[in-house]
Amino acid sequence: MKPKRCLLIGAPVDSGKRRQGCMMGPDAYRTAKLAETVAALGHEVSDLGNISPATIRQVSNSNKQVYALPETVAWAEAIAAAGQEAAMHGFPIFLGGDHSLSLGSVAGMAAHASSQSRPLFILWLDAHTDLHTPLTSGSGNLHGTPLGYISGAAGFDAFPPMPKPVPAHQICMIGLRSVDAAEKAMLQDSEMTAVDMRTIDEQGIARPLAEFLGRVAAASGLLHVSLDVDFLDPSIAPAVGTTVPGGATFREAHLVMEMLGDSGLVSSLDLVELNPFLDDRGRTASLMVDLTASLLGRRVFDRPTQSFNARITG
Ligand code: NNH
Ligand code: MN
Ligand code: MN
Ligand code: MN
Repeated sequence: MKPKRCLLIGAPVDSGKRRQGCMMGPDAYRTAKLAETVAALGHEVSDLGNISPATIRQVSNSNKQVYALPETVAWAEAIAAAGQEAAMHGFPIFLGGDHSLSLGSVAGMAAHASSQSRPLFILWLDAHTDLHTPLTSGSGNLHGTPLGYISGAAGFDAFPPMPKPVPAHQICMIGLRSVDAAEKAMLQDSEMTAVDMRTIDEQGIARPLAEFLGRVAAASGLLHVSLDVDFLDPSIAPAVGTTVPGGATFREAHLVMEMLGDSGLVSSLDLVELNPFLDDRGRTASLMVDLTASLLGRRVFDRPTQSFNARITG
């Protein structure tokens, strides 16, 4: 793998849901030696430290159920700005923080992609679709809304307008097993690719991923990967507030990251929803670090990459 310049951006945003703890995420990744692990693979790594939210302002809020809207908007602004800047210089890795982080990271990557005249593709690795808006969310938790925002849904007036909403056919979700009724309705007539765990059981995880990667490659797209800890089965990744049984196995998760690495298409990464308060001697943090290593080139044996992906798509 060609050495990258990896830029670690700590974003301890914890306002996207009521249960606290994701604020400790960036330091858990540091403790689990993320920077050292990535550097040992031959990449250049700079830890940019933790960013702070922008100034918190009063914002319009039509749904009083929504939790911590002003704080989350302030985080999104700061994360988008830091991300767009970092993308000019290297490969941003956002250390969350809960998944409301992506309201900022993806906005930043969208602005970057548009400055490069490249289409932005999104791979969402999650048990959930995160397609809500502040108007549809039943929980009021904004960590359940980033894909709504990214895809240009209405109801995000409090947030900076998405520079360019990501077209539905450029979005792929893998690992789904908890989808709310309003989200199912939104998916109904949508061109988003939504891969649930049953599809993975029946077809394997490589096939739908290779199909999506083929489309990213054909469009010369940039690819932002958003990895929610709850994509993983709770038996291997307990440190998340919203565990859902039946998630990706250890090998399914590593295979996804290995294929992503081999594809050479990934341009930015979110590591989100880690709640170190719920971890078991750091094993979830360490697994997330190892998955990042697989994405960045750690292999048992090297393979001719083209033939590997081609064999899957057949
Ligand atoms: N869909 C639910 C909600 O809006 C759960 C979202 N929780 C997540 N998403 N962890 O990844 O509250
Ligand atoms: Mn600069
Ligand atoms: Mn999520
Ligand atoms: Mn989730």
